[in-house]
Amino acid sequence: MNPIFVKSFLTPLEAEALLASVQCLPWTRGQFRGHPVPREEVWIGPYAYKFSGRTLEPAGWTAEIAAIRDKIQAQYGGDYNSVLLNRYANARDSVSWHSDDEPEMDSAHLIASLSLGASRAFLVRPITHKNSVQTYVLTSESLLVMPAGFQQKYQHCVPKSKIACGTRVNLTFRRMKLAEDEGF
Ligand SMILES: O=C(O)CCC(=O)C(=O)O
Repeated sequence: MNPIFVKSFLTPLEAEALLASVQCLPWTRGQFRGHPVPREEVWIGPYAYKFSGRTLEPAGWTAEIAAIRDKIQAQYGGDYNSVLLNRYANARDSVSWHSDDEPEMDSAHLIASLSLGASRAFLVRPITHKNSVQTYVLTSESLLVMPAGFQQKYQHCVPKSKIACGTRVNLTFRRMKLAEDEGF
């Protein structure tokens, strides 16, 4: 079970325009256990997103982000109803090992992760073999599609970078369960 890596999902011009368009979103740097979270976030989805002991209230879809969602769906399938945006200001921003496996998340759905701006390493490891780490370098304009069920078997992280770098924005498209879904 491997993610699909698409190096040039967007053209540089498309990526530049999308990156400019997301700057006006309501970015927040949350707190976790009394410390600032090492990245800024925006949540777009059908309801508030509760994870890591905090709650992100949903912002509305923008035309630019909805167009990217539609392009991902047209090429790789899926029916995404939410996206978590992460903004890593510099090499010190990061996200630690985790799986996107909150109970509200539809585990039978793909998760598609689009990168804009600075390149960062994205590490993946099986939950049962934590020393077996695979590294993807997520360059601007790239798309990483994690298959259904992947979160139940693997963890991922974006570690702090030892090399200085500029800002990176990541958009992780997901599907959250809705009231009408079985088992919700
Ligand atoms: O920035 C990334 O590529 C990863 C983001 C992430 O781990 C997440 O949204 O769950």
